[in-house]
Order: sequence, then structure tokens, then C-alpha cells
Amino acid sequence: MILRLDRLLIDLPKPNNPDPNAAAAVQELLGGKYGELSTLMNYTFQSFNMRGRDKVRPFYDLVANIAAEEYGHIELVAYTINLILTGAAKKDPDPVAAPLGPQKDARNSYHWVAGGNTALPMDSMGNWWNGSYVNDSGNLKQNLLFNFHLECGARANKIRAYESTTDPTARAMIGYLLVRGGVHIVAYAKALEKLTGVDVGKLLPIPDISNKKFPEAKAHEEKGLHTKLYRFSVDDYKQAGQIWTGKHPEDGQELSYEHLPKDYGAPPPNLDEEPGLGAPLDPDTLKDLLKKMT
Ligand code: MN3
Repeated sequence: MILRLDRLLIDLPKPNNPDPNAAAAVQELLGGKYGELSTLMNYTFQSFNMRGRDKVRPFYDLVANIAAEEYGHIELVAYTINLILTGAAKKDPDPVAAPLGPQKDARNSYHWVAGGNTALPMDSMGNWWNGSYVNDSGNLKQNLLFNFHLECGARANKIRAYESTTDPTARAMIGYLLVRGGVHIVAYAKALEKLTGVDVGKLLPIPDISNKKFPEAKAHEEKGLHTKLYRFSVDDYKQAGQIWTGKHPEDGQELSYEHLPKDYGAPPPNLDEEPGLGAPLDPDTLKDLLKKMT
């Protein structure tokens, strides 16, 4: 089971301007085939379903533990989308004033038609995320190979999303996730190496662009974030540390298996209301409620 904290892995900067089309692009990193929902659900199902796990406990601990971290990643991408969409509609509860007019030409109309100008489980083209993106073959070797491929694909999508926008919120999120996704690529490579003896590390990194080229990722690597695998649990999943050993393949720094990120990240952003969308309530109901509750 998951123990939930009302925290975000990093503090996200507030964007300078709303940018609905950047938010549409960032959706790929949430609900695309290689998005965070896919990594979350792949590792979640693979861990639920792993047979004979006592015989391969370090591998079970690794997959289950990374699954828990991915929950924090979907949160981070979702909040990025929410922040970038904040202010895209006019702050006007009067429907005659067409408060949603500024968004009618934005690429993703689901953001305001289906939601409160907020994240949705879909990709950058508006296709809903679906369970066929989950690959649990039942075979550990095949799953680890798939996970390695999935993390490499996720990395390529993040780099392209970064290259498509200068939005500081999107870039801060992508910089952090490039580093954490990089940890997961190395972790699955090490798992395959331990299982088969093959030097998977020779394939790294894909695509061949170092995290150090991205200022928002470089800042985290300077603090050693790329060398730490976190244990997202009170007292379980300890044996993943048997896989996360040795040195980082890129810069030779010593790897460490640590209990949760320092200071548990940051509080999630408190998002502004959207009166034109009745979010969280229409302004009159909200006023009445506040009166009753104070
Ligand atoms: Mn991730």
C-alpha cells in the first residue's frame, strides 16, 4: 500500500505567463505512451504480479520501490500543467463575457471543456492514456529490458518537450525528471547486468545528450541527485540497495541507496480559483460555504 504525503518532490517556480499550448505538449510526459503514468503503472503491475519473489527479492524491491517514486512524478507533471494553465481563462464568472474565449484556439480544449484548466490522463495529442501501455510479461528479464527501454523513451520525450518550450515551470520539472529518470535507466541497466552479466551500460545514455547540458538538471546533479536511489517506504524494499551499487557510469561518483528525499520536497502549489470554470465552485456557492465554515 502507498503512504501518501501532501508534498511535491521539488518546489516548482510559478510561470510568468499562462501557455496552454506548452501545457498541451507537457501532457505527453504525463499520459503519453512513454509518460509518467506508463512508468507508474508498468512498475506497479510488475511488482503486484511478480511470482517467486523470494528468490529474486532485490529485483522485486527495485521495481516496487521505483513504482512508488513514479507516483511522485505524475504529481509533479500534473502540477506543472496546472500551473502553466493558471490564468489562461479570464478571471470572470460572467458567461456573457466569454471568459474561456482566449482558449478557444488552444490545441487541447479538454483542459477547459472537461476539467478546471487542469491536467488530464492523456498525451499531447489528446489521446487518453490506456492500459495497453503496460507490459508485464511475467518474465523478469523481459520486464527489466522493457523498463530500460521505457525509461530511455521517456528521456527522449522529456528532452523534446524541453526543446519546445522556455517556460520556467516546465523546464524546472523536466530538469529534475531527467535526473531521476536517468537514475532509473542506470538502475534497470544494473539490474540486467546483475541478472545476465551483459554490460547494458554501454548503451547509455539514450539519446546521447548529457543531463549536464540542461542547466535545470545540472543544478541537481551538482548536489549528487543522480547518484541516489531513494527508498520510498517506512521500512520495506531494503534489498534494492544490492542492485544500486558501484559507481555512476557517467562521472564515476559513488552510488548510494537512501531513505526518502531530503526534507520530503515542498508543499504542493495552492492553485488559484478559476471563476469562469466554476472551479472549485461557482463564486456564490463558494462565498456561502466560506461563511458557513468560518
Ligand atoms: Mn519517472
